[in-house]
Amino acid sequence: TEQEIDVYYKTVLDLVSLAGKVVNEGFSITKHVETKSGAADLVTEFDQRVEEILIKSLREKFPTHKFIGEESAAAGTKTVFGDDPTWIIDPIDGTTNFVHGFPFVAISIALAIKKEVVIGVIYNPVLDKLYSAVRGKGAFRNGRPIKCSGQKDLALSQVAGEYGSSREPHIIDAKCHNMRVIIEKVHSIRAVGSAAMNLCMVAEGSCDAYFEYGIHIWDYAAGDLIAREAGAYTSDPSGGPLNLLHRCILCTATKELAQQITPLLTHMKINSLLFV
Ligand code: LIP
Repeated sequence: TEQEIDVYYKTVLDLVSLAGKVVNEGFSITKHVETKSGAADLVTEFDQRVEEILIKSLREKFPTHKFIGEESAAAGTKTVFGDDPTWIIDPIDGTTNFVHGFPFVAISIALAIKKEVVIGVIYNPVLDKLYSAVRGKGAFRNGRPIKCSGQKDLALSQVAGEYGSSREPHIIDAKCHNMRVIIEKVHSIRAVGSAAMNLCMVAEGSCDAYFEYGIHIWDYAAGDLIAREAGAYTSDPSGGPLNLLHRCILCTATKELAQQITPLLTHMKINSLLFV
């Protein structure tokens, strides 16, 4: 019910500011860095600590809810995306930025009910920017409403895209090719290293579009809702409806922009880690 969603929303807003303090503590000190799927897929003790705090506190409050967390998945927890209320958590989106002291890091938390995201919260504690949305109620930055740019012309657009953490040559080739075909047609490309922040930038209008392949549900579940609530359009980069398990997204200020970007891209299909 709406009242329940309100309770969940208030709880997660309190919790994320607490978690932000832990991220900020770690931001400017030397961290212990380990690798996960490859040499450029990083994790620190702070990612794990923040995820533990978030899951523990939410589980205490809502014992029947389920969880999908980036670091729990990395540690081998079987992650199932089902109909039960499920919190989808990336404790630090932009871990590589976190390791290097580059300020685009964010805590990303979504709540899905019956596989539909109803709450999205993304907090960048370094820049103290809190983006949030509840389904049907608009998107906000630090409590004030935000709107996407409404841009329809690719030639006038600033586009965000990422190279990601895969170092497989054929993946790198496809991603560089995509950057090559887009740059020719736009004002600029930006790659700040966080899917969650990229989606918030389309939501607030500082970028007109964002696309990426290879990300996971925890990178884009919250940002997808925030962007759509700010008036943006999200889809599969190949043109179909967005799927949170397909590991890719195209988010644009308008449908017209998506229609100009989709035919330019080389589409990649990447296996899901998750069980539906
Ligand atoms: C990151 C994404 C980013 C992508 C990186 C990485 P993480 O998430 O947000 O868009 O390019 O490779 O997946 O691992 O920092 O949570």
